[in-house]
Amino acid sequence: MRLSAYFLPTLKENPAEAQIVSHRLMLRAGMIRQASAGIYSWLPLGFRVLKRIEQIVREEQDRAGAQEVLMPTIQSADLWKQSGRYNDYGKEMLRITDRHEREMLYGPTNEELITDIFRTAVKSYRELPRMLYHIQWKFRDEVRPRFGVMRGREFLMKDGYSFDIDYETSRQAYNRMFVSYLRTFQRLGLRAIPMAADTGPIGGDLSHEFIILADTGESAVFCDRGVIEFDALGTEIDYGDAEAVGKVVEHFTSLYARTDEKHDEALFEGQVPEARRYVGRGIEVGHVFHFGAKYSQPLGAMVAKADGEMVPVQGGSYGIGVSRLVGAVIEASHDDAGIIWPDSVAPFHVGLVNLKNNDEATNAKCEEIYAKLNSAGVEVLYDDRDERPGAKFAEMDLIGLPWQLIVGPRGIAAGKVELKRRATGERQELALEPALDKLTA
Ligand code: 5CA
Repeated sequence: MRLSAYFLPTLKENPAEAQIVSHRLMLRAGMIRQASAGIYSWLPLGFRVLKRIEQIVREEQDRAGAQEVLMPTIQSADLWKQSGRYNDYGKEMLRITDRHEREMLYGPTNEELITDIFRTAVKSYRELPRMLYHIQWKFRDEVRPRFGVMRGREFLMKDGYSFDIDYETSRQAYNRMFVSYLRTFQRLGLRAIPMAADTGPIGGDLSHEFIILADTGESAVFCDRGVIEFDALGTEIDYGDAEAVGKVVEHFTSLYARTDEKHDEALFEGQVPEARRYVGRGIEVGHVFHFGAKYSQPLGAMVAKADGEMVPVQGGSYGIGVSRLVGAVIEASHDDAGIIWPDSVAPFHVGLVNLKNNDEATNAKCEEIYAKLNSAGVEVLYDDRDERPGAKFAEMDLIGLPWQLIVGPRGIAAGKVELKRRATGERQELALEPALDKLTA
C-alpha cells in the first residue's frame, strides 16, 4: 500500500477527549472515528488490526473444536421474556419497536438466541457435545461509555456457547475454552491472567475473567505474582485429552487471582506471602461462564440421556472483547512516540520510508523494494509522500509497524539500507538482500 493513496487521517495534536493512552493513540493514528458516544467507525488502519485480532480469535476457537456461526444483531424480545432476562437487563438493553409494533432489541449477548437454535435441532445425547460461536457486534447502552473502544456502547464480541449432556462434560467444555483463551491472548502478544470473577447478568456458578494488567484498567485485581509468570503456549495441548486440559486449568487456578468483586483480603494475606502479592488494575478482555441449566431450563432445551430420561442441556458461555482488545494491545505495548504492534496483529509488517522522493535513484530503489516485498507476500506500507524525513519517522513511529526500512541517497551510494525494529529502536545498516531476508523470514 502506498501511503500517498492510503486513507490515514493522523492527528498531530492529542485529542482533548481521550483520557487514556490507547484512545489517544487510536485517534492520533487515524484508526477510528467516533460516530456518537461509545460508537465508532473503523478506518482502514484500525480495521486491519481488528480483522487480525478477529482471525487469531477464530483460529483458536476452531482449534478448540468450536464451530463458527453468525447470528443477527437484532433479536426478538420474546425469547428474552421466556428466559426472564428481558427486565433484568434494564436500561442497558437497547429496545426497538418495528413497524408492526413488535418488540425487538439490539443483542447485548446471545444466550437466548443460541439456545433457541439448539433446542429446535438437537434432541439426544448422541449429538453432544456441541460448541458454537460467532463474532458479531453487540450493543449495551452503558451509562458511561469511555476510553474509546475499551468501553463502547457498540462493540465487537466473540461469544461462544457450549452444550453438554451433564455437569462433568460441561465443565470439560469450560476447561477447553479456558485453555483456548490462554493461547489466544498469548498469540496476541498479551499476558492475560484468569481471575475468579462475579457472574453478573449472565449468571451461573462459575466464571473467570481474563485480565491484562494495566494501570488504566477498570477492574481492581489481586493476585499471586506467580500466576503472572505462567507460560500458556509452552506445552502443546490436545483438546481431546480432558485430563491434560483440566491440568492446565488447575495449574492456572492454583494460585490466588481474583477481581475486586470476589476478593477476600484475609484469604489473600493468608495464602500469598507479602512479597508475592500483586495489587493493581487490569483490563477484562475475556470472560467465561458456566451456568448449567440457567437458559436451557426456561427455554425448554431438553435432550435425551442414554437411558431415555429428558434433561435440560448443560451450558456455558464464553466471551472475548474483540474490539476492546485493539485498545488493550495498545495499552500493553506503546511508548512516548506511539504504538508498538506485536507482529501477530500489526496492520502492516513493514513501513518503507523513502527519505528523498524527488531523487530518481532513491525512488527507483524504493520501487524495487516495494515490488519485491509485495511479491514475497510481505505487507508493506510505502511512505512515498513528499514530506520531510522527520515527519515520516514520527508518523511511522506513531502507527507502530514492527519494522521500518529506511532508504535514502547516502545509503544507496554505500549499497546499504537501514532497518529499524520499532519495539527496541535498534537500527542496522545492511545490504538490501540481507535486509529483505530479515523481513521475509
Ligand atoms: N455472553 C457472555 C459471554 S459470551 C458475555 O456477554 N460476557 S461479558 O459480558 O463478560 O462480555 C464479554 C467480553 O466483552 C468482556 O470480557 C469484554 O472484554 C467485552 N465487553 C463487554 N462490555 C464491553 C463494552 N462495553 N465495550 C467493549 N467491550 C466490552
